[in-house]
Amino acid sequence: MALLVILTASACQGPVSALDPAGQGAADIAWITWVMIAGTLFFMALMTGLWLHAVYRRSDRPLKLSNTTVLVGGGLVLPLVVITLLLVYGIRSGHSMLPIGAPDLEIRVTAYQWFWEFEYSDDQGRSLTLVDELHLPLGQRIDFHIDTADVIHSFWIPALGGKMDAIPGRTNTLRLVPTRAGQFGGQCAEFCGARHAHMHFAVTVHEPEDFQRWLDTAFEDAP
Ligand SMILES: [Cu+2]
Repeated sequence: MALLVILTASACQGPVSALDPAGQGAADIAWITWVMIAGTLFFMALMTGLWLHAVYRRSDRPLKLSNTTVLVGGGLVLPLVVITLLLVYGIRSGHSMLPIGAPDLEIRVTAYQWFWEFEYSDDQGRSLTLVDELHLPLGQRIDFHIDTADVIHSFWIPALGGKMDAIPGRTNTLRLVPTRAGQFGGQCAEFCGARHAHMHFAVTVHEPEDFQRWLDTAFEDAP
C-alpha cells in the first residue's frame, strides 16, 4: 500500500505533469483537481459512514434524518451548489487561457502526422520554423495559433495549461503564461494514427532576456 502511494505520488511530479504546474492555466487545473479529489474522498467517507450506520445501527437509536432532508438536501441542494461552484471556477480558469487582450508573443503551430511545426516571426519580416522544439519566455502572455495539415490533433503542454484541438479548416488560439523556467514536455492529446503516442515535443521556458537572445540568434541562423 505504502509503495503504491509513493509510486502514485511520484507520478505527480516532473516535466510532463499537469499536477506540477509551471503555468497559470496549469495551476488552475491542478488546484481544482486536488479539490475534486478531496471532495470525492469526503463524500465517499460520508456515504460509507451512512451505509455502515444503516447496517450496524441499534434499532433503538435510529438516524434522526427525515426522508425530505435527505432527498432535498442531498439530491437537490448539494448537487446544485457543487455544480454551480465548479461551473463558475471552470469558466474563470477557462477564460485565463483565451486570447483576451494583446499577447506578448504569437506562435503559429501546425500539427502533422506525426510531428509539430512551430513558427516564430517578428515585425521586421524575419521568421523561423522549428520541429518538435519550442522555446518560450517566462511570465509573458503567449498566444498559440493552432492549425493542422491533416487530421485532428490536440496541442497540450501539461505543465503549462490546458489542451487545444487542432481542427482541419480552422485556427484555434490558446493562451499560456509560463510561471517557472525549465524544461517541460508537450504531447498530442488526440488519437491521430499509428504514431500518435510518439508525437511529443520539447519545451524550454527561458528567462525573458535569455529568450530574446535565443530568438535573435535563431533568426540569424534560420535559412
Ligand atoms: Cu495524436
